[in-house]
Amino acid sequence: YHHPDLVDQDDLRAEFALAMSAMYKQEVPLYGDLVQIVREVNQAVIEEGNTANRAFEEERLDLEGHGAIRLGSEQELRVIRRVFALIGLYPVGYYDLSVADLPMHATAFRPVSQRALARNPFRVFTTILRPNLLEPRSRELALSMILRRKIFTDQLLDHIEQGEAHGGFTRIQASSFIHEALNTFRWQHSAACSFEDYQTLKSEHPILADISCFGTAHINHLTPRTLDIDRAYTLMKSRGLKVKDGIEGPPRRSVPVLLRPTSFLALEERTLFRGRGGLATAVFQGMHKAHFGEIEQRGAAVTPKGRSLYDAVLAEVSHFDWVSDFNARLPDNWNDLLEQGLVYCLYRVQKTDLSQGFNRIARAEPVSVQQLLKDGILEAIPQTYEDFLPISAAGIFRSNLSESGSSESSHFSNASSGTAERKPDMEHDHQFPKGNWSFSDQDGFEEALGCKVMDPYQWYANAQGESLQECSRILGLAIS
Ligand code: OOG
Ligand code: NI
Repeated sequence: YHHPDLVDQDDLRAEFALAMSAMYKQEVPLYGDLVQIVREVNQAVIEEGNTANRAFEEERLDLEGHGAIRLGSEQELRVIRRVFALIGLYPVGYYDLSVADLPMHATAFRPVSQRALARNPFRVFTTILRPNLLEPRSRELALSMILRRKIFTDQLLDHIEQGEAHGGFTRIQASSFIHEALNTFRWQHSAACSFEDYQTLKSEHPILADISCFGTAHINHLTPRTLDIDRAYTLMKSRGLKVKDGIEGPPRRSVPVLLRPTSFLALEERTLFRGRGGLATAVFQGMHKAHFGEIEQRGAAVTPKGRSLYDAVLAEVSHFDWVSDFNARLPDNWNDLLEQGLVYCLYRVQKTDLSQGFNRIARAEPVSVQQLLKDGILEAIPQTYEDFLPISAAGIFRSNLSESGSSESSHFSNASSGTAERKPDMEHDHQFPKGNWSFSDQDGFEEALGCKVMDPYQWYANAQGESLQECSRILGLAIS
């Protein structure tokens, strides 16, 4: 139930996502081309009826997407959490990116009810800097810039208070809220610091400069969802987009699992810098890579058992053939995946006529899920993976780095070879000069956020359990 004068939260999120997309198309015209490519591919896949390789929810496809932002401080993260809560996005999962030498950790703000996901699945991968992983010199410089900036307008802060107090927005407030919120994610063509300071931070890590040197938390990519990423990737290349080297995540399979993203590389953008000492008058023109374009293909959510198989293959990938080894360990058909408890599903009642398979007297006794599936009374539909992968995220991060573009030219001459056989690339060009550097700090992240993040496994398991309860209710049957 919501107040009749207030805009429905799912509608508000849909409106927000559309407004963000329109803004991003203006900022990055190539993103418009990307959306077009994905639309063409999806259309073709649907027309060809290639169901084996197809995602499960056709109806939400055009709305699909995620964005990503990078924040500097706890204060920023806490306000962002409140902004996102107003459009029905809540923190799910913890991602330690230090495993890939990035001084950051993250969560995904996303819808958490089946209904909300079906209405509009837009989500935002949100990273925050971990200053304690930085060199003292650049840490001080980065923090001095981050702590004095204001990425939220006063009007937005007012809207947040109002929205929280009234449990939502009226029509007029909603438009104004979205407008003000977009200012936080907008790209500003001028940096909030001198070119020297920018260079200092960039020399520790380009991502550090991207996070610290600007007055907004600019959205760095918006990602449409494709039904066939290999095809979309090939089309990106043939249309001349400078793509990243390969597709992240698991290899191509007949039944996709988890998440497979790829991207076109960040563009050099003219950026104004202040004079030495931050003087706004003395302006210097330089270049910065702020935006790139990602696409993703989503498959089924795997259980911890399925995930540990995935992680094990990732860890051993240098000794094995990526595709065949992966698909040998993680069966490439739904039945085996479901039977072996490797993916999460939702149960649906397929027919309510219980006369077949067992008789009415038996209905007093609990019936097993397996029996009901066998009798065709229930069906199990794999759950879509709604989250992210840390190693893939790290690979996507590198779309912002100039050096990651160095190998893409070979793909132009080799477009048909497919991309799935590459191993995940853990090497990159910006090593932090730390010894025992990488560690996960979920407690620290949650303290900064001001609340716990939801456990994704728990979330999928709950959804599966709830769907079974619903079936039990519809059938008037105890299910064991
Ligand atoms: C976030 C990269 C993570 C994904 O799709 O894995 C991400 C970033 O570059 O800020 O969006
Ligand atoms: Ni992304």
